[in-house]
Amino acid sequence: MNEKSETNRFSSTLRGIAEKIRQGSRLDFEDGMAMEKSAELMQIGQLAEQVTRERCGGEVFYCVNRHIHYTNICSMRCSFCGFSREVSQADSYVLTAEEVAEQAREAVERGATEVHIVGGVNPDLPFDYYLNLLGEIRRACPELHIKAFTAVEILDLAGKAGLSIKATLEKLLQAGLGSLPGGGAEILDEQYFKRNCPRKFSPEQWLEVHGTAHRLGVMTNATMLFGFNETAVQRIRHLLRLRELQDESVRGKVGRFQCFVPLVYVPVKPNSKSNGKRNSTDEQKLDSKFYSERFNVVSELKTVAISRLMLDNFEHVKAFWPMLGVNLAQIALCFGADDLDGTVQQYQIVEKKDGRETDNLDAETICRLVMETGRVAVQRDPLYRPVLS
Ligand code: V47
Ligand code: SF4
Repeated sequence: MNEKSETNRFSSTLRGIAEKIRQGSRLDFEDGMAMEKSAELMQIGQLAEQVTRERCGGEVFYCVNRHIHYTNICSMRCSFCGFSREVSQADSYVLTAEEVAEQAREAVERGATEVHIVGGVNPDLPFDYYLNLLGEIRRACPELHIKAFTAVEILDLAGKAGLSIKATLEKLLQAGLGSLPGGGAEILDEQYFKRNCPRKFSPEQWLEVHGTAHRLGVMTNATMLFGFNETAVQRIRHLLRLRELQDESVRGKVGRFQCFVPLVYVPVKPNSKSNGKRNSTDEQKLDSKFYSERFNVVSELKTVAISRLMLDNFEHVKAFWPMLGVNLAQIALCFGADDLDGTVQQYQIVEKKDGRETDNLDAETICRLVMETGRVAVQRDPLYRPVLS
């Protein structure tokens, strides 16, 4: 097919965007909004997939890992969260450093190269708990990469330790921290935070943690929680804020964002909320119902594709199957995603939606899912280097 008939497949709006991409020009806010408003799902998906093919060939990455949630006690009460509990609730818990290290050891026995450790913002846990946690894992599994603590936890720890963000990260790195996951970004918009997670630190502070980590040479990820009370404008601005920080970090030539992780909102069952004492107003409940009904397979895939196209300085886009569901994650690989996270094991942040029958995929199943899309699965280490087996 020649170049002309290629671009004729698109409407006039998308034709301009396709042309920019072909020339390697950067998409702007208007381009992002044009795609948000467009009903041309397949065409946007094709553009994203083309970009991914150029970057990664037909390779799709995964790692053998384990997610560990050391506590579900959290004082933040974000209105979209079904994971957190208050200390008085019967199912609240805190794992000891030894228990976490034991889970890490089991993961290594199954071939894991990475543990992904996050938890609630638990006011009763002192800074030493976290240092000890890292130390125990280090002792038990010296080779294991520890990706741990969202920016929200880092900010909480800086407060507890009475240290700057930089000094806090340095202490954690000394104790064994390897990289930071991308959680807690939600939608990086001040109004959004005020409405949906008012106790959380600000979007600026989230960016500051990641910028500081990058300057220290630490790799991090970035997430976007979509489908919960946000607007299309806020989603595109979120992507642009991340892109701007990534520009700076890439210029600094040490740490940077490795991967973008779009997380679709998974509705929370009313009885899984912490004592029903959340800050969600009736208005928010109505909104979340509205959005969880409106956000469907089409908008989920479109969001993955738009993210891939807007974040031209991010190397990878992750289809996180425990939240997207296995089937949709597989299709997302044809809409710009090139990473499936990993084997995961026991994911607790969200409850399983219909069809999400598992929280553990073995490497063989991941390889089959990838192969069915005509791509090649590559087992990677936490820094995206191929693991030779
Ligand atoms: O920060 C909370 C989100 C995040 C819900 O870095 C929800 O590789 C959907 O950050 N529905 C934690 N999402 C998970 C996370 C993550 C996951 C996978 C990979 C990586 C990575 C990071 O989960 C929270 C919040 O944004 N979240 N509640 C919910 N009901
Ligand atoms: Fe706490 Fe994170 Fe849940 Fe917010 S999303 S309530 S910070 S565990």
